[in-house]
Amino acid sequence: MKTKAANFSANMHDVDYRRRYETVRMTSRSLMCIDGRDMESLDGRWNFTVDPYETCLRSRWFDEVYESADGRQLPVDFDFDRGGTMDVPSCWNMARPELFYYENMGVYSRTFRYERRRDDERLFLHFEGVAYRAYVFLNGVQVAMHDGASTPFSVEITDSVRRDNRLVVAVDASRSDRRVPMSNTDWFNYGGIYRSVYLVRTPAVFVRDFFIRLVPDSTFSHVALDFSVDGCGQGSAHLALRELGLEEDVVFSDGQGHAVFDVKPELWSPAGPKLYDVSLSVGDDEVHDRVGFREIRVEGMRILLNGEDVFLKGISVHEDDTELGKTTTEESIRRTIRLVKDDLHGVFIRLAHYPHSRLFSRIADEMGVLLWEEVPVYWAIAFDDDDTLADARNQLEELVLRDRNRASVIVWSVGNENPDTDERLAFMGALAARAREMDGTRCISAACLVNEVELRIEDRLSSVLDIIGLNEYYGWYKPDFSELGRLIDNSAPDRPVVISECGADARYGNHGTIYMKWTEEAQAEVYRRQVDEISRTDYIRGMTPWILYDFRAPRRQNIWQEGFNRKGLVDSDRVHRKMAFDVLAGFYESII
Ligand code: GCB
Repeated sequence: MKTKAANFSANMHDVDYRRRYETVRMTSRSLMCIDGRDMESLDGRWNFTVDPYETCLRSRWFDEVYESADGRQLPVDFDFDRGGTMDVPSCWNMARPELFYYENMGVYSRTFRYERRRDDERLFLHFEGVAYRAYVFLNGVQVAMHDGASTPFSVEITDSVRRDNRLVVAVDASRSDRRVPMSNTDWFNYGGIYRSVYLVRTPAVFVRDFFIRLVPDSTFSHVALDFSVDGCGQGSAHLALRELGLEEDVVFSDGQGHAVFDVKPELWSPAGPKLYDVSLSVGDDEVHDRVGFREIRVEGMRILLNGEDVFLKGISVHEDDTELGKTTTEESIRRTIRLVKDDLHGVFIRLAHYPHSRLFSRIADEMGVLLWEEVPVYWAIAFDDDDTLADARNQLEELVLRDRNRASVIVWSVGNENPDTDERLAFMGALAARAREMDGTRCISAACLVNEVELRIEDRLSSVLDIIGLNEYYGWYKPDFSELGRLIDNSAPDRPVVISECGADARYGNHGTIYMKWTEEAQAEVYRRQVDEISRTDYIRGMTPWILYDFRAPRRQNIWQEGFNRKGLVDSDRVHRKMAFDVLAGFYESII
């Protein structure tokens, strides 16, 4: 047995220090549904310090011990009330030039005052997005840890909150091969508390979660409700959907309730994004939402929206802004949706490659655009690692619970461009099954690769998907464009295909011939040829070319790229359109 040296100091010699902080892991079982709740924002200016050696964890900064037992001042290495600050939400990379490539730990702190409003009040801290790992401490006690940069988590702090509180959040943005995504991606690894933080108040008994949707039986006349109640096993909840004349009590037991109602809502669609006010109450708690009802399903080789054949005229989008990074605003989401609907004549957006802001799907519901949402199971994840699978599954669950009342979301994508190995099939097959189990009202997809040897659409994962997403770069990575025609003719998929990516790079303002890579002309030519091939192929039922805006990608460093992927139809300034924009817009306008 090993003995510790007499001069052992955990702070300096404990290589296993992280493990102690991994036991309070928050998962999809924490409070995901915050729409229509009583909330206060904790956004604003927080105290911030870089902590590349993770001294906050090793030396327990959060204990805030400033004096020895006999009252003498101790030297401490942190300063929670003075020093640097950082906006929450924001990506620290955007705040100061020296933080641009910073990918380690950053320690945030702030104080807040809490006044209880009712005796039985419960209080939760809710984070909408912290990249990538968050360790949360309240008044010196660790209350949470969470993995996953793009999904929310909550932690109940009813028992640890005081009137005056100190909140410390240590954020680890490092990349690793066991994470989701892993260390190699074609986008920028922004770090920090980059989405909003809230305090959420509930009574002792509250609606933890509810899922309301049209039953996909093609009669458009049944609405199903599932909900769970926290704090009470048996009782009844009250559903109000007044515009449809629905006011019903629904019993629940073991905290779970389910009911189906005969009602015929006006259907939600991009052309008519009708939303209804829905509220569900139990005891003193009431949650509200604005919900659309629509049906999406696959029949044979067709994708049917409300029973009608639809070609998914789409475009892919990253959550990347030259000034804000991954932090986004309502205004910018609205501008993107307007650009897609009004100018590109599209109806569909692929939110690649990770869950985008919660606001996106809420605004999409209201403005009327269809969405593909995805988890960052990107390229070569550690498919043989159980912890990686648990992380990916949890991110998927958090996304589904956050967004399953959103009519705009029609596809859950379980990943992008992964090698067709046995381990990947088991890993992503499990994710597809989980998505289907949680939500049988949407299509499951993934962006797959082609069999390049046989030049055929072939991926073993297809058997568990409703729609085969296909990434192909004929005219760019594959310079022989004629291969696309052969690939299409060689393939006989048994379900609809959506071209989830195609495209080419061009630097805005760089002109030349169609044979000169990086020019707008060459990019436009790739779009012309893609559109010709795709439009002659019956089994291709939509496309989301890569991509609407140029975006940051550190692996792209030639003189045209300068740290950006330039496959955008629009420059990274989100203003200047390249020639290919009009090619795609013309194609979409020609399709009814
Ligand atoms: C892909 C990836 C996407 C890349 C894109 C590219 O296939 O899915 O993340 O950014 O290609 O530009 O190479």
